[in-house]
Amino acid sequence: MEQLARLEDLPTRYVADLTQKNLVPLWPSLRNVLPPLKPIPHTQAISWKFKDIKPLLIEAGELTPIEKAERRVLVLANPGHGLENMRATSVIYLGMQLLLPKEWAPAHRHTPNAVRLIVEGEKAYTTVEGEKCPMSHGDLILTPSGLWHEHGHDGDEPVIWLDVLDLPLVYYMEASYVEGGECQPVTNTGTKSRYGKGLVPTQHHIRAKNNYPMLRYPWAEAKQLLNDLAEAQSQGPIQVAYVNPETGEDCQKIIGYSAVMVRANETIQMSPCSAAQVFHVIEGQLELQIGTDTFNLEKADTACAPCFAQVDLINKSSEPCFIFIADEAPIQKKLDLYSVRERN
Ligand code: GTQ
Repeated sequence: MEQLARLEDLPTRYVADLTQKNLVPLWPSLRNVLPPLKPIPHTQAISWKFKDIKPLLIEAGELTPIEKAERRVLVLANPGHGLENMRATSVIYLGMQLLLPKEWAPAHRHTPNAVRLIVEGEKAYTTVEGEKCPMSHGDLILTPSGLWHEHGHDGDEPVIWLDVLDLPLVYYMEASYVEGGECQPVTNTGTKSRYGKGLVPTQHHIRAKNNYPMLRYPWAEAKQLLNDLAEAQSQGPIQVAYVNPETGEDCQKIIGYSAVMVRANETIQMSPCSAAQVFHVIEGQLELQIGTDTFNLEKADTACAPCFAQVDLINKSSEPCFIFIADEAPIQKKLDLYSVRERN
């Protein structure tokens, strides 16, 4: 593609006149906003080690009481987007949240969608629209747009979880805001796995307000399914998507969630795709190759890959590795922006 004229090729007086009238010439920026063949991502391939995050998060627990933080979170920020913008990718926000025993993060609801993937600790819970969802390692809990949620902790060790939100996109759209509230009444407990057995309490069958029939996806069930699939199929990638059990669609509208099993001594070569991705190790050890970068990840470590990256998931250990993936595919598919390419 031909090189186009630069801003410096124009007379300074002319550029000043344009600026004064709030006008901008397109051609010096045309190749940046419409680069040939693939986007130029700000998202860098990077990783965050849990062993680096945890001591700083525990220290935050000493430095800032929960009442002064509301949500005690260290944000996993991608330097490619500028740390202050708090983005892992252009769509995905990641944070590690700490709740100490007896602490309580008050109810609120906001326009961005969130999920929690529990990293460490027992006996915390998130109450979503009156449904008390226990938090155990590897569980996925949805707090979709507009649903009230609060976090509490009945245990005696710190609990840490990974927050994934579509905040960067919703904020960019100038659609991000929160409503604060008080304690919500718990109306619905013991709903563990309402759909797992194909039976639902009738009072939940027709929901006037939301189409989020399942708010908690226990890790024990996801892991069991991955193991069952691996037993039935000795080769090829083993991946399960977190879906709305009533519609079979992605469980949230903007970000997609899935879990992958990488068998002992297996390499999974992923096809480059237009959606950026986040990887978080639930169990095991993973060598993650993103283009020419290699990241050695252990349990609770997190990484992200930009669009169209060539990604390899390599398990060199003798134990299976289980990974949680968040990606931008649902929103890109809705906007007809999603594509997958052959590997080089
Ligand atoms: O727990 O509700 O990481 O509102 C960022 C914003 C967590 C939460 C975050 C939030 C929350």
